[in-house]
Amino acid sequence: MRIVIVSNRLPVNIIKDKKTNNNKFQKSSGGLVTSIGAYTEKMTDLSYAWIGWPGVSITNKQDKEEITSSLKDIHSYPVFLSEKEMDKFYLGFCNRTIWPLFHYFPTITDFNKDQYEEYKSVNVKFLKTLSEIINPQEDIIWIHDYHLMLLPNLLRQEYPNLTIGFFLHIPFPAYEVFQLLPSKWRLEILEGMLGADLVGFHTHEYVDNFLRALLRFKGLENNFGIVNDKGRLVKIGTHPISIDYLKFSNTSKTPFVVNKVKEIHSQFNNQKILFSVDRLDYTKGILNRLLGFEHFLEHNPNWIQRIVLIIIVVPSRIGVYHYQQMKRQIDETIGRINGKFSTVDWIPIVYKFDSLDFENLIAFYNASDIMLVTPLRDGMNLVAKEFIASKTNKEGVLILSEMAGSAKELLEAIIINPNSVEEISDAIKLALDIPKEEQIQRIEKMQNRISRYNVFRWVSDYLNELNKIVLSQNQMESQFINEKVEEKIISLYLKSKKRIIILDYDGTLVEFTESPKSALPTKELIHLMHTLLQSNNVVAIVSGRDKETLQHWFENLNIILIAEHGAFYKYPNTSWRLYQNNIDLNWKKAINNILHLYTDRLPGSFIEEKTFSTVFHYRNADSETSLSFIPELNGHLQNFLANTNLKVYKGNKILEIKPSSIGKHNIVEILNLKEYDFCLAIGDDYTDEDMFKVLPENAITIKVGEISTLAKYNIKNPHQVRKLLEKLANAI
Ligand code: GDG
Repeated sequence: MRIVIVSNRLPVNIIKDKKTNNNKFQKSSGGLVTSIGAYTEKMTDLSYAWIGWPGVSITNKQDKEEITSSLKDIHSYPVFLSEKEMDKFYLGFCNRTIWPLFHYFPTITDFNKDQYEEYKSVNVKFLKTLSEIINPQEDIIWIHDYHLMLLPNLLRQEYPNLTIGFFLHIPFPAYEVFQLLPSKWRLEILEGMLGADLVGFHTHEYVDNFLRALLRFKGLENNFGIVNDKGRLVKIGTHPISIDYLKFSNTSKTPFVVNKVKEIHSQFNNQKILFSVDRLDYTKGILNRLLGFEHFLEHNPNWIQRIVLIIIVVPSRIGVYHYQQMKRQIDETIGRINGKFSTVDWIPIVYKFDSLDFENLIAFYNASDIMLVTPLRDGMNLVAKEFIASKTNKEGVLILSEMAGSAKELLEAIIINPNSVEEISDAIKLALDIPKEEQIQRIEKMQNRISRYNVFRWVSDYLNELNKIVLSQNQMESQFINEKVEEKIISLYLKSKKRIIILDYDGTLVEFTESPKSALPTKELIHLMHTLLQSNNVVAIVSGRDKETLQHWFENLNIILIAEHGAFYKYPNTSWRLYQNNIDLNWKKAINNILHLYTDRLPGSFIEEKTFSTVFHYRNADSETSLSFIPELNGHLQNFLANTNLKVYKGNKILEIKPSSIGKHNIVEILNLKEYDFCLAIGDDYTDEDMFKVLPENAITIKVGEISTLAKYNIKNPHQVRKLLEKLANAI
């Protein structure tokens, strides 16, 4: 088994050595590479490949070949993107649309069609590179982050049985925010992600947001986080990313770091050290943090000259306007605060716009008394976890924004709302007052948690879950008709002398449509029925539809029609007959009164009147409202009908009320099934279970959909039903 990791960036960037003009690798930065890179580095027996952009746009063929060949040594495969592609794809759709929108900055979100089109074609480019290197039978593909949300489905179309995981490293926003994306884009994005077998997020909140988007935009309900997307199970799961705990705690104990910590302490002698480090990004709340610190100094002048804020801002996405603008604002704000409070021998803010090397970063984590992590929105935030892991003496306090995913795990931090300058300032004051013993207790608890749930657990939990969902799919798949079963059915069909084929209509022969009236049989379907009849078969259509509709649709065919789930039936060239006389219909008025109350409350729902039953349709109603509304209506009806011979049946987006004596179980008598030595019955809903129950032992019963059933087999959808029937029709 090999894991193929796919992310926008490779774990290394290619840079040209100015002296030698040779290509060099430099480790790339950011949360994704830190965490997954830790896993690939440590797992020496791991077979893996990493696919992504190599950090530079290269046009020269020879350079491309050289880079490709040297990257192979570190299991990496480049996707070369031109500057134009990077501009529209990365700086454009990724960082001007998805990044701000998913972090709840709709006012600075661009909705640019060209950029979206480029996003799509870059996802296709990743597909092409993947296709060149993967082994679909053995590889597990793990796609990462918001740059590649369309890729899982693109891959799925090419490789239906490939194991694909997708993980989103940023928040998945609330429905109302996601809705801001144009309808076509948001649908393609949801479908793109659903191409995976497991879609992972950092927190339950993001999972809920995603599930809600699936329900509202695709009408997909979930069962304990599993959705059924056209017969394929997809798990939506919470997998909070973590860090290589030991790497941080061990590095903290190295002589270099220990000395560096001493140096920092002596440099900032007698001052409490506040520390923060993030990529330059408006989501990280750097400005709010500065204003919070300013507020603190203003209201706690006794701390002047006794406290310092060391703030590291790592350059990032320099090409995007909002980043340049924010950089200017940060510079100005720091200048202003330093100007306001500095004394001859003290400045309150020490600012570095550059990255630190790893050991220095750990030294600063260790040397600081208070770590300030104040994002306005952050998928997880690894810096918070790294600070905790690095604290060898366990002294220190973490101030953490409630908008970071990590706030769900690091409960012993001082949790603040980053939009409030006062809360940040108060938190600094509180942190300074926390006694040492309490600091130790708090950090110890968080360390215990992160050391257990480290990045290795994160990867193995994710891969286990991926494996589990693939197993469930295979289990489900084994119920489905495959080629072997098809051959068996055809052979029984050919051997038999007298054959009957019993078919439900909606959801079996034709797909569901928005309105029941529009689910007309196509010319092809009528032709198929003709062919089946010509091959000397008896064909019966057993439907919940009324008799007029069935007769109108199939009147020129020598077919047996059974309407209203077995209440009426009609043999070719005869008139309709009633299965059972004297059925009491007095209940209808009272039921209709109840149903009318509910149609008023659920826009899009409507009532269908049949002779013996009444149907409440809600396919076109708001899917989320229906989710709570239908159980209420169902409960109301069940109570009302207790101790009567009426029953409420829950079908595909309908509730049907009918006497329990009427049902598809009546077909045994209507069709005189004993006459036949081949009986094939196909149906898709609860009423068809009544039919499967009573058919002879040797009947071949098939349920459309993945639902567990009394039928012997399952088949995916009406399209496949029609294909199976065509095969039978052409077998003779
Ligand atoms: C995304 C999501 C999610 C930073 N400065 C330096 C440096 N770093 C390292 C940190 C940390 C990483 O970069 C930053 O990770 P974060 O999680 O804080 O943030 P993003 O880069 O925005 O990551 C985020 C993450 O993906 C993982 O899923 O947590 O929410 O936005 O590891 O240490 N490392 C060094 N010098 C620096 O100056 N050596």
